[in-house]
Parts: sequence; structure tokens; C-alpha cells
Amino acid sequence: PEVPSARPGPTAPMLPPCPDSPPGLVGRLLIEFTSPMPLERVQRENPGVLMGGRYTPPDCTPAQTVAVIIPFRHREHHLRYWLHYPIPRQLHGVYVINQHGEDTFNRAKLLNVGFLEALKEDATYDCFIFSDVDLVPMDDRNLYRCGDQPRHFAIAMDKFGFRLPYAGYFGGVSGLSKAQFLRINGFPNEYWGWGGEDDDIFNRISLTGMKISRPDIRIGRYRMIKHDRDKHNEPNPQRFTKIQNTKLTMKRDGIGSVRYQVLEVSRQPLFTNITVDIGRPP
Ligand code: UD2
Ligand code: MN
Repeated sequence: PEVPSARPGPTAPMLPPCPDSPPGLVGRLLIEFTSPMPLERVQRENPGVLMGGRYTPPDCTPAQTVAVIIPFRHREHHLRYWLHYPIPRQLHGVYVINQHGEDTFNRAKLLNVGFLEALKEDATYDCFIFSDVDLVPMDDRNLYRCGDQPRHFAIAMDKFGFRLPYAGYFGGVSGLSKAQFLRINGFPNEYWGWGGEDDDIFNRISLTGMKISRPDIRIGRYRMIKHDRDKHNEPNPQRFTKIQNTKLTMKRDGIGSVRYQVLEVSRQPLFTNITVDIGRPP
């Protein structure tokens, strides 16, 4: 009998592996958020990106299939800057997970939803980058890829004086392989409102015996688009006690227990928007 995958044909061209770093990197980028960024312009800049934000290099086979997951509500103008700057061209799928309604925001639960929904669309994703919508890397050598340990990308942000604010900081932009994400039972679903969920994720990684990998401090630089605290994302007063209890809660609260309802999947020219009902705090 035939083994289909072993037989190259016109539908499965044998392309050489892509180089470790993509061609044409320039290093430090000039990032600014002054004039508004029309979506039509961003689309014109990216003719190679397919509907839904899917991208495959035309001439080589990437070692990893990388999806970015963006937690989202009411930040359209930030998304346009995020799409405009070059980093998205290192990715193979862009998923904006849009929280429906006006109940309290829940960043980590939206990221869990994004992991599952991206895999439903393409089971070959094996690397997941989780990025705030307002964080733009200042250096394109900060490659959005997964490694043998979970990776923290946003280590030197303008708002923290281009330094790591504390040793266990894991906020902003991070990356986990599919296996690493499953090993920590994904992210917590029970952090409603601002804060704490990134520290819980850091705890999960440490408790499963993994270590954080980070880029060079000169390369992991970011600008955050200035913003006020959103409505319905007030600081969560429970966050300090919750992060003391990750060891107890991580087994029952995570990717294995996430409940939600997808309301709409819409493929836009540069990203896939998934609007989801994730419920509200108890
Ligand atoms: C910090 C962390 C962030 C997260 C958060 C606490 C940095 C740079 N980032 O962000 O990773 O740990 O604290 O929860 O330190 N969002 C919306 N709509 C909303 C509310 C939030 O789209 O109404 C999304 C959006 O992608 C945003 C992200 O959630 O970038 C984090 O929220 P934030 O930007 O208000 O919080 P910030 O900057 O303090
Ligand atoms: Mn922010």
C-alpha cells in the first residue's frame, strides 16, 4: 500500500528548510505612534499575507508553524500599529481573540481560547506567541519562535525604563511550544480584571521544572502604545492571594477546564477575529 505523505507531488512540493533567521533583518527599528494608521495602508504593505492573516514563505519550509494570539477588546487603533510593524511577517497565523460584551476582562482565559481555536483551524501549529495588542518590538532580531524552554520576549520596555521590572516578570509577550503549554495545563481562567495572571503563568512554568529563556537585553526592547486603564479591567484585588496558590489551582484550572462559546469567526485580510463569550466572574 501507498504511504501518501512520503510521496512528493505537485500538492506537496519539497521545499528546502527555511534559514534559522529570516532574510532581510535590519536590527533596530524606528517605532512611533503619532499619525493614525489606516487599515487600508497596512493591507497594501502586506500583499503576501493571505486572508485571516495566514502566511507561508513561498520558497522554504519553516521549522515551526507559529501562531500569535492577541487578547482583545476595543483596541482597534492599537491593532493597526501592531500589524503595520514588521514582526507579524515572522508568523504563520494571527488570531485576535475578542471578548464579547462589557463584563470584566480576562486576558489569560482569552489566551487559552486562542490556543484551542488556532489548533482547530490548523493542527500543525506547534509554537504559540501570546502578545498584548499594544506592544511593538523595536528590533526584528527578537525572533518570534519557540525553543526548548518557554520564552519571554518583552524584557526591556520603554515604560519600565528598558529594564526587566523584576526577575519573575513574564508579562507582555511570551512564547510556548504546544508541548510546553500543555505541560503547564495552559493558563489560568480565573483571573478576572487586571494583573496577576502573568505571575501565575510564571509560577506554572517554575513548578513544572522549566526555565524562562530571554533574548539579549539590547534586542528585547519594546514600545508600548500609551493608554489609560480600560473600563472593565480594574485591578483584581484577589491577585496577591491567588498567585500564592498556583500549585494548588493549576491542576484543576487551565486549558483542561476552559469553558466558552465562540460567537463569530471572521477572516479579515491580516488577521482572524474570533469573538467569544467567556462568561463573567462568579
Ligand atoms: C500589563 C502586562 C500584560 C498583563 C497586564 C495585567 C505589560 C507591558 N503588559 O499590561 O501582559 O500582564 O499588565 O493583566 O506589562 N486588553 C484589551 N482591551 C481591554 C483590556 C485589555 O484589548 O479592555 C488587552 C490588550 O491586548 C492589552 C492587554 O489586554 O494590551 C493587557 O492590558 P493593558 O494593556 O491594559 O495592561 P498593561 O499595559 O498594564
Ligand atoms: Mn498595555
